[in-house]
Amino acid sequence: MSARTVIKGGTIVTADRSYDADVAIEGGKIVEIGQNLSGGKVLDAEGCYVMPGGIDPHVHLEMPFMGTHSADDFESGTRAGLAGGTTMVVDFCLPSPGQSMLEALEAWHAKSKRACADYSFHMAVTWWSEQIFDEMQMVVDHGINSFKHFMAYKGALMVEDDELFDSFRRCAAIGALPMVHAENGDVVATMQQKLLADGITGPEGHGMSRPPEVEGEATNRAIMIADMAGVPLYVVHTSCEQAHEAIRRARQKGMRVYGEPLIQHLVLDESEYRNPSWDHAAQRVMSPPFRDEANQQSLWAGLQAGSLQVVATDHCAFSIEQKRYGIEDFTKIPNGTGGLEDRMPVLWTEGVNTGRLTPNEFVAATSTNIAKILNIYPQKGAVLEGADADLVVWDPEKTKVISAETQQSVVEYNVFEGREVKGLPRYTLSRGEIAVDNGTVCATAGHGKFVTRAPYPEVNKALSKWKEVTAPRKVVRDPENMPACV
Ligand code: DUC
Ligand code: ZN
Ligand code: ZN
Ligand code: ZN
Repeated sequence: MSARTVIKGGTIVTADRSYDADVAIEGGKIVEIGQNLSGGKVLDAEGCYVMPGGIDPHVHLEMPFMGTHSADDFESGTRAGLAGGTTMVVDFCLPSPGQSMLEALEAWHAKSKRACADYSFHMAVTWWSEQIFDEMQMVVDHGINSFKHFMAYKGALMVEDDELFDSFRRCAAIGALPMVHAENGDVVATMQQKLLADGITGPEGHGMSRPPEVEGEATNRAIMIADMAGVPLYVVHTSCEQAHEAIRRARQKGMRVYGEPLIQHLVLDESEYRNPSWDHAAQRVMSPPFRDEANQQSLWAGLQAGSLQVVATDHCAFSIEQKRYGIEDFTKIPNGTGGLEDRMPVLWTEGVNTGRLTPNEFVAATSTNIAKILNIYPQKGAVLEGADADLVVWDPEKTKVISAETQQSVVEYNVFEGREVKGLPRYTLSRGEIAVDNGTVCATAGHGKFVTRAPYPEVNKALSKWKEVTAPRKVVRDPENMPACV
């Protein structure tokens, strides 16, 4: 008989409602929700909210990128997540151009063995060929139903529009969801060269080379291509009004287009890149870059109105030494910041405590919406009998000052350093196992399991009249003329 745990005296907060009840857990699942439950180990939730554990659908752990690897691996990354109430992460499996998806997948499975929390992968389409066309079906059969496309990082991960169109149509045919990193990579590359030629080599050049227009243009383009392919679309790290506006307009037409702001873009702004300390500014270099206040307001409004659905982190942490690869040239600063541990406490502090979001909207944005979008609800993202006991007992009165000194991430700094948060986990449970107990992380390396995600039973088609008449091509470019490896 597996041990029973009862979470007692809390208020259950889901995406739909809040009510007082106890939660009983056995065998890693929620087995009972009701009044005065007893038996087994008791966790006191008096004064706390009992919520679905967070799901961060956008992380890069130990990711090969820009000549190095992101510093947090699946162990430190998932520990960081659990410390902040996040019980599942979705990483991106990135075949280098020319590499087999299945081979890359094997490498990602090997890297993730020491994960402390459950995880899944999105597969990236970084080149196009008959092999990739065929492998996409195998990837879906393997339990991955989402395919990411980079419209930026020219000469490395970027795919061209013809490849995007064929890949999107392939996604439609196999019941998968395409995702895009939407920035116009050709324009970014041109602007980078111009800035460098003008002698702008510091981190301030990063933001200047990637204005909202490059994101707005690419978001619009991806949406139109998805519509022509007759497939829904998920836009990662939506950072500005121009991209948000494109998503709003598509949704208004009835298209299934989803937008994902990051916690960093919601609370940090472009002035960070003008900090007199090179290290400070470089540590905040990520793509898309931080924006101005009007763009931040647009993202908050989108979360309130429902035109943006998910808050993620794009957690991709690099050490100070790695950031310094770009000391003479901002285009060589590895792009990425941390945030996994801070996403939920910062969103609670800046969203719920300020009255911008209700606690239920907080749960929707940090867990339930993405569980539904990724087709893993109600196994994840729910407080329901039969769901995985991935739960956070959230103490709305608990405070701390964010500091690199006390964080789980292995990097030496934190982009939220010095920020006071109010609202933190008292307990985090990963499939019933206590992973965080009053601020102490006691998670077990290797406890995390790969979560399979089934293909979408009926693809929620976009509006396109093209969807029935065009089949994707297996090859679109000369194999002799492939992009260089990452
Ligand atoms: N943006 C980042 O900042 N890092 C990783 C990849 C990305 O698109
Ligand atoms: Zn490597
Ligand atoms: Zn990206
Ligand atoms: Zn990313």
